[in-house]
Amino acid sequence: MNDVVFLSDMDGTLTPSRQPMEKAFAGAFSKLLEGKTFYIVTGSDLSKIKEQIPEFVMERFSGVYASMGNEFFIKNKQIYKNEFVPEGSLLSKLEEYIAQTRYPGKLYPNHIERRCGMVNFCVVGRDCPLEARFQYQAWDNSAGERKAIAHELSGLFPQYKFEIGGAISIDIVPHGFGKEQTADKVRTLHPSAKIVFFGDRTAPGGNDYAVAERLRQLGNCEIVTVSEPADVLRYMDGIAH
Ligand code: M1P
Repeated sequence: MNDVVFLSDMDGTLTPSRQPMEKAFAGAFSKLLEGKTFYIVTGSDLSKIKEQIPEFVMERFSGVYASMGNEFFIKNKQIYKNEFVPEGSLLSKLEEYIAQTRYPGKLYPNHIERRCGMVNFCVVGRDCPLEARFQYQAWDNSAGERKAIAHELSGLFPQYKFEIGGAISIDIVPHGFGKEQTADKVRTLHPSAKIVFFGDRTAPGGNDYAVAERLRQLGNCEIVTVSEPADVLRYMDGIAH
């Protein structure tokens, strides 16, 4: 299997969204990772990834592309990082959205989270409890607040990509510095390997689409769209036999 390498999204693909990896999955997955070259890519930073993925699984990964691939870790060691300093006018605009939201529920702290090479913007606040996360998500699905904000910001700041990657927030990166950058990175590390990519949102409009598209352009890849983490196990178990 040395000529196959894996790249996988995290939320919705290896774990439930922003939730810890299920125990039974972690045990089976860790066994299947043995001897494989397996990378993950996510918008989350390393501390959030560690809240979701147990250490005994983390240590089996060949590398972790955190913050949309703007920082890369091998066995907890940071290999590279990209810097992004958002201009004041963008930050003021984000503050306006928080002040003017029509969301009727309570707001929590941590609306503008600066990560390596990116900013995550969250009207309800990243420190919200799970119940408030579900409440905002349901409201946003009908009110379309995030879509409207992302649309307006794309017009005002065309140099950045505003992506609705998760359930309650918007990821902001300079163009070219989204998750799709990891397709090139993995291809450079493994020029002749087949790259198998697991993602739950690989269709146009989904936050795994750009990675899938870039991999297709680079060639010698397989895009595996999953609807739950168990699909990853089924695929890996299938090729192991
Ligand atoms: O990995 C998907 C997304 O997960 C979180 O999004 P949310 O809190 O909105 O569900 C964030 O870490 C986000 O950056 C990431 O893209």
